[in-house]
Amino acid sequence: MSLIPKSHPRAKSLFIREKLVTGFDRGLVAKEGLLAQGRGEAFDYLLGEKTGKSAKLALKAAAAQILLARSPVISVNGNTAALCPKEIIRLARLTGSKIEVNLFYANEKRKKAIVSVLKKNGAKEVLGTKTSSKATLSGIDSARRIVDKNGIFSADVVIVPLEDGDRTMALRKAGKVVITFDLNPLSRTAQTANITIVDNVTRAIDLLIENCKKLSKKNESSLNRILQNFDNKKNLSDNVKEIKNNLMRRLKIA
Ligand code: PTJ
Repeated sequence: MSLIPKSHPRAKSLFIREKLVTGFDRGLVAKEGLLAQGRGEAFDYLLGEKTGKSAKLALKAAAAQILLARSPVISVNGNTAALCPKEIIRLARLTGSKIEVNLFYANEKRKKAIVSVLKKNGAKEVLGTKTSSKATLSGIDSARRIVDKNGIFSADVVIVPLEDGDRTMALRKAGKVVITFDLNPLSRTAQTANITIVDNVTRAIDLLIENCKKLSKKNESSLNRILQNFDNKKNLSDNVKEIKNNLMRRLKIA
């Protein structure tokens, strides 16, 4: 039973923390994943722990991009498996995306635990574990370079929530469109991705699903128009402005 009272002023944030800790105890999350959550929390606090205007724009563009994709893949790491396994599967089903486990702190036992959680939550197929279909992404030295040739390797759009920074450029160089969820608008991944959703993945993934549902009724040219009107660099700078305005409001300066 949780020790966190629902009435606690920081209950939501503490519940998310608890999910990560439970994920760690179940062998899904790397120790470093707990630290990554801490970094994310700090940025979320600065953002006001809500989905801002610029994140909403990025979510719409991301949905349009996923719906236009020929072969989209959702890359899952320990943190996302612990935070939102059901939502990953819902998003994959709705958009025909494949799911691939790809870890920075590669560990076969943890990979198996993540696959098992995803399958328990309804995933039919999870790529990233078969030696027979291994392929190597060039321009990257970490274990993330090992991907599935039928998944990330041949994808046109790759969704990489909570990325550690060394893979996005390699994916882009390989000609892929990269969508990320990252609470830090200044991170290398945030700055390098095609579409950066600066929001907590626990809030934003449901919104991405909703956007995909809504936009699935639109034709290709409307979806293309949404993408053409989206500028990731401008969106990131609007994001930083939102953080600044939030801080000024909190300090009652503005
Ligand atoms: O499971 P593995 O082995 O693949 O490892 C996963 C982690 C997350 C440990 C690894 O990729 C890593 O070290 O990531 P970083 O470099 O700490 O970067 C994670 C980014 O995600 C940071 O910019 C955080 O601000 C951001 N972040 C953390 N929690 C969230 C988040 N963004 C959105 N939602 C969150 N809940």
